[in-house]
Amino acid sequence: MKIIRVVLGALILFLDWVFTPKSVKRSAAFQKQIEQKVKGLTLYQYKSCPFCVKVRRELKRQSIRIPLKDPKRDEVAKTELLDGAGRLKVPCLKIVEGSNVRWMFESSDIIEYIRMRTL
Ligand SMILES: N[C@@H](CCC(=O)N[C@@H](CS)C(=O)NCC(=O)O)C(=O)O
Repeated sequence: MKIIRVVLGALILFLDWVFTPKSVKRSAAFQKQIEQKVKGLTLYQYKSCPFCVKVRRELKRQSIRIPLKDPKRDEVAKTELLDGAGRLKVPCLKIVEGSNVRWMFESSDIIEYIRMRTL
């Protein structure tokens, strides 16, 4: 079972690498604005989880760099996710807006949110 997971994970990463999406090109000023808008976002994700790959591809498409944390490899990230979001499920987007913190699950919802944030 583990071997199947490892092979599938490697295949997902390989296909993601072969079909890497193109990043949108923006003017320097607009890119700076977008970077400001996505400050406060952190993505909790696993390297070869297909739903996480889907979200990372959208980040690539939108030319967005946000911190990525892997709760499988990072105990601190695991505790943050469990304590903050209440469950160990990825992808999960942590959204910090001032003193307000939200945790968003579901890859499709996260992608939709990222698209809205980068308009
Ligand atoms: N429908 C979810 C599926 C996410 C999902 O199944 N993630 C797996 C890792 S690939 C997970 O964290 N499972 C643990 C759980 O569901 O508690 C999405 O699109 O984000």
